[in-house]
Amino acid sequence: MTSRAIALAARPSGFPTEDDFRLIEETLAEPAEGEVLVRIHYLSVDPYMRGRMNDARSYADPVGIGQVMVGSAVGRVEKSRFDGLTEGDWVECYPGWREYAVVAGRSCRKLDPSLAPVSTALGILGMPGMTAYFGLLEIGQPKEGETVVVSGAAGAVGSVVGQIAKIAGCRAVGIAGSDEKVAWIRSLGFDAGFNYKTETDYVGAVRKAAPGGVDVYFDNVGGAISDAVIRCIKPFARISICGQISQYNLEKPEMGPRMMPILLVRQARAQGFLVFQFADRYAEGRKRMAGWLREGKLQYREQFVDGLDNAPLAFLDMLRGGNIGKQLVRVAAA
Ligand code: NAP
Ligand code: FER
Repeated sequence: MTSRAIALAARPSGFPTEDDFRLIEETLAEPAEGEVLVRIHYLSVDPYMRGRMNDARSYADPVGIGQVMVGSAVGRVEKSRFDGLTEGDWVECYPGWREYAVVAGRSCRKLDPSLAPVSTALGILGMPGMTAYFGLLEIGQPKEGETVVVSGAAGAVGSVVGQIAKIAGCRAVGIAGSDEKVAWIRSLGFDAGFNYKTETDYVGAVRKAAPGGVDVYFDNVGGAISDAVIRCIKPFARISICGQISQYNLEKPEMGPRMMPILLVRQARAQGFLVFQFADRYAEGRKRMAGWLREGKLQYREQFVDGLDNAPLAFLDMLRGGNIGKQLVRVAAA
């Protein structure tokens, strides 16, 4: 059989465009022993994919020109030659931007569609949710009564960070790119927030939203927003460095104020992390998050773009801030 897929056509310089992607048609082999054929229903578009478009070494190799874009997805098994999966099973897997894929059965995580909508395996109960959970609780170490500030607050990770901060008994402050986003995070229970696109005095805005100072800063964006938040940290603050999306599309890294003197005198700790470090604890994280969802303590929002051919647009729109909550591509009707 054949399947459509989206390949990387060119390495972007600066902000990527639709021309950096190409729709291709592939011929799929029959699944071999241990493999399954999956029909993709939902594809995730994530900020880390921007890094994979560069020719730079990191924890994973870059996507080659002409190769299919990487990414996780949720789909249904159509043919199985793997003992643990049968036709009709819902799975989360890592097939790339495709309509159909043949993948190793053991690389799939079987989903229970009666527990939560299957798309949540790419959002609140998937990699972004685990990032919020472990990045806040393990790296940020929030204590009851403390103030947590999160940037990228209306996104897949950030919107969950603020809600977990509330569950942990903290004051939650969010920074996001529109008034609509700020209104949404306030409706989730965030105590305060501001729109960085209309605010000119970031330090003043952080001081107003976090009058006693910042105990935990969960950084999704870097750049000038982080410079301002870090000026407001309290003694023994923790900075959880999750992402630096304001820098991903720059051709030259931005110079900023030197932060070390602030970390020194405030005796603060800044720690980067990759969520994969917690892979052996995802089941534990997912269980607690699913419990909070059932109890109504956690809410989530997903935004869908239809059709594989629109995956590049969905990705670019997310990088530009067009998403509220988790951005997904609906590849097949459920
Ligand atoms: P997301 O927040 O749902 O979407 C990205 C958001 O970034 C956009 O909606 C936009 O919102 C914001 N943004 C874009 N350009 C910006 C800029 N110049 N300045 C400030 N904000 C900007 O994406 P996500 O999946 O939840 O990821 C959030 C962050 O976490 C990213 O930095 C990502 O790389 C990181 N992450 C890290 C790990 C890890 O293991 N360390 C895992 C997952 C994600 P606005 O409208 O607010 O600008
Ligand atoms: C992300 C940003 C960066 C992310 C992973 C990375 C899983 C890792 C980058 C690297 O190792 O170079 O959002 O999410």
